[in-house]
Amino acid sequence: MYNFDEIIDRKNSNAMSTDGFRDYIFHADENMKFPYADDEFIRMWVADMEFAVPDVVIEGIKERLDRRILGYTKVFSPDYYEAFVRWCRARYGWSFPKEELVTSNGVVPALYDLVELLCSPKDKVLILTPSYAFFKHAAAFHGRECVCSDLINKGGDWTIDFADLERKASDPWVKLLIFCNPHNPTGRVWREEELKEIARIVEKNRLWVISDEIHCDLLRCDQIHTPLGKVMADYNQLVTCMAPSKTFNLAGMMISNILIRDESLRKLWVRRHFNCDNPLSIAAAQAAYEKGGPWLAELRKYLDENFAFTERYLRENLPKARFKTPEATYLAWVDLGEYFSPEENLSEFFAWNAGVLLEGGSMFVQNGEGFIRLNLACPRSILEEGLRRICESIARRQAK
Ligand code: LCS
Repeated sequence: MYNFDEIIDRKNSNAMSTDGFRDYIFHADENMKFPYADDEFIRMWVADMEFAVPDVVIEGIKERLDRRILGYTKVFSPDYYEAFVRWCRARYGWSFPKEELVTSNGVVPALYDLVELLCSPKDKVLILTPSYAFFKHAAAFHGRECVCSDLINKGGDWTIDFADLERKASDPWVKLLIFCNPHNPTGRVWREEELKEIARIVEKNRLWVISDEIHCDLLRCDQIHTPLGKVMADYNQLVTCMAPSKTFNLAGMMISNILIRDESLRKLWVRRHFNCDNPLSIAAAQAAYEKGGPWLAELRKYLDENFAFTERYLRENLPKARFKTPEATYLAWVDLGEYFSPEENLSEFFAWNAGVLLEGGSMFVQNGEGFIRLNLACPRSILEEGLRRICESIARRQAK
């Protein structure tokens, strides 16, 4: 029904994926040169997709454009809430009252603002590592110390070190847990028992918790997402972040849903966020939640097949790589510790030697050394070429 094999040209569209990698991955400017031209790279880094957004979303945007006036806009109509809460009820068996919903130009900007609102300068922020680096950046930007609890890796299965987390959570200066559910980069879908244990530790220490659930719709077909808010139904110091951006490839539309239970925090938020919403983004997000389900079902099947393909390919061509299909996300977290030493910069190695742009494990705060993260949300032909280049570059290095 949908053609996820189609290769779509992103050149000259100001895409982060094609034009932003020097800055984001290498902290360099346009003078940085590689043995590959920019359009020769296989791009498996930033977490957006090489797939067209659903037609129903494009139509939703077009219908809004046909109204021809794009003046100051904010989500006033209950239709947006209705579309999103119906999505949550159907998929996670969970809902929330309308007044808890505020919008943000992205989850990352929300994290930055919430850290500042929730933590005084001496307070600390707790995260699980490896971690999406912006969790740490959000704390560091405001001078808040970040406390890391390393996940445990047992043969490619990632679990929370609850004893360590509980010890760190009991530091009286730790005020906030930023929790990634499901987890980027390991792709873990936290089980209800694990969420209950998180809830127990958070409640015992009266922490604030931000549950970043931006990846929660991108699960393998046999997985179910449990919002932390479902497990912590009565806990007021919880903020949940969800968005259509990852799910429907709408990151550039910059609209995300922030659910704030605590009334005084919400008031502070609303006072700070006097800005408006983008009318095209509202139209896109609403159309996605109302009509995007069938597309998402197809996408998930395609992603499952990309993961199965990757598992097979690595098993056959890179036998010492340790990789298991993750439960969520379109991101493969591959352990190359048998091929590289922990201090090697893997983003650099694969950009130079394979012409593949990927994120090396050192980009994930800590506890990611020796890993690479590959974005598999691309047509299978591109995935195959990326994997071929990765495996061949390692074979060449071993032959030296
Ligand atoms: N939270 C998590 C856990 C993410 O993985 C990302 C995007 C965001 C928030 C960004 O939210 P936004 O501000 O766009 O609403 N993750 C990316 C990644 O891992 N690489 O590129 C983007």
